[in-house]
Amino acid sequence: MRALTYVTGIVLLSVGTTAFAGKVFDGQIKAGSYGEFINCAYPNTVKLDGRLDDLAWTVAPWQLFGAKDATVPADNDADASVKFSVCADENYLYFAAHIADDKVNSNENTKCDVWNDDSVEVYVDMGNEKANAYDINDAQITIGADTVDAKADVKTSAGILGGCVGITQGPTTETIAVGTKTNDGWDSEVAIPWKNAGWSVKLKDGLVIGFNVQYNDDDDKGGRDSKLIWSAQEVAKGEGSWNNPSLFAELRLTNMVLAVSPKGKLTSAWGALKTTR
Ligand SMILES: [Ca+2]
Ligand SMILES: [Ca+2]
Ligand SMILES: [Ca+2]
Ligand SMILES: [Ca+2]
Repeated sequence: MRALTYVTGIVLLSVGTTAFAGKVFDGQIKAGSYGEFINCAYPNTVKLDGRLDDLAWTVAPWQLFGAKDATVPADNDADASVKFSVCADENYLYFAAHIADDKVNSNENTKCDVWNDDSVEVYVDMGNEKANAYDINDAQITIGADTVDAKADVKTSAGILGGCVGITQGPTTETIAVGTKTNDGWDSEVAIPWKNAGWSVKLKDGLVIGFNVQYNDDDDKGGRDSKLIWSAQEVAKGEGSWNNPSLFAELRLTNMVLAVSPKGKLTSAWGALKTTR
């Protein structure tokens, strides 16, 4: 742990006055601009089992927000950081997160209060209106570590998820979420439907939706300890995505099947990504 802290310190020194510690990892498509937008390739499907070993996740672009990309920072990236990716098929927007968290804490605060336990939050503005208040196509979906090893179906997830704000509340979005424990934290794999009571989205190359990701780290029970945020403008202006979609960043859809090369070998992009992970 001491060695890890030392390495993190060196990294922070080396970036000097750079405002954000976040990183992007290009895959078969470019990852986008850190804290501003992420590219999302479709049609690509993953098996929703909390394991991020699907082909799509190995070649998709990823972005990482760290301990200092926050309104309430964590100690270092081993304490809390999130590397996430997205892809989509005609039914779902898929979200994957590899979460580094030195103490995974769950089942103290549940359902609408799960934001006080370890939880990753996904925000969507399906119409990308960027309004100052939630409309029917905006949602906060809070996915607690209590989704680890949960059954991957709508009914189970609806009984676990938080995000009880606005009109289309997180637990009613028909989102499915399942996680797994890892050596340095937990992984989360999530499917958000393109069609539900709040919105109906038809996939189109170049379509942009409002999108944001956050992490609540709780290591010592009670309330959360830190608040990590991907959207760069929200970090700058102060936390508020839970009631203000204009603070979200964006997700851009790109029509591209993420796949192996015609020769049946994984592309060089996958090799490059593998070495950076
Ligand atoms: Ca999977
Ligand atoms: Ca932690
Ligand atoms: Ca909206
Ligand atoms: Ca924690």
